[in-house]
Amino acid sequence: TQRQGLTVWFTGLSGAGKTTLAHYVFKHLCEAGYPVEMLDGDIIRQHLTKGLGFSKEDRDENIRRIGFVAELLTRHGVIVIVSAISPYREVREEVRAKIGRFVEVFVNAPLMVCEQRDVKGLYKRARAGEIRNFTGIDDPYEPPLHPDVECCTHLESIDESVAKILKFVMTMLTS
Ligand code: GGZ
Repeated sequence: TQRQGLTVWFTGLSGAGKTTLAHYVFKHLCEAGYPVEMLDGDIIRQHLTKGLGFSKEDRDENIRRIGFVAELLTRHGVIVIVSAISPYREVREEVRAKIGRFVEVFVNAPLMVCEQRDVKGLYKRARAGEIRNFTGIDDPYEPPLHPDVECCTHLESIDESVAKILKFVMTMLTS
């Protein structure tokens, strides 16, 4: 019988630390010998969902397409690591229901912290009105009500967050 796949879905604001944590989890699982794929919103938007913008309709379409690929891979035994803001609860729930074997990781840092980090200078541009519909500034983010794992990246170290995620993931993989 084939090993069971799993999707680990990171949701949270821009700059909350989704991609960073996703990379560490990816690396760990790779080194442990699991088949792993990474679907990062920022990169997916240059390929699979090129041309989509940031309206609610386009974001939901982006998430549905990522979810579609994640489901295919999960069904064939891959551990899929998804990192996307995925601001809308309803479509996250839809994707979770379709995939079934799904771990929702809420990367939770306050907007103020994300804005202070402002790694790419996007918050500054959003505040200046140069970018519209920026999540947290003039676009909504609906936090998960019951995430499987929550990482408060302003309070805990990367190692702590990664350990928490891996503990949950390993339990699902070995049970
Ligand atoms: C939010 C935006 C926006 C707007 C560009 N709102 O932190 P980043 O820069 O590197 O990653 C963000 C990425 C968001 O793409 P996602 O596919 O994750 O979004 S969603 O799940 O909502 O579909 C950010 C950048 O693109 N970016 N404009 N208006 N983030």
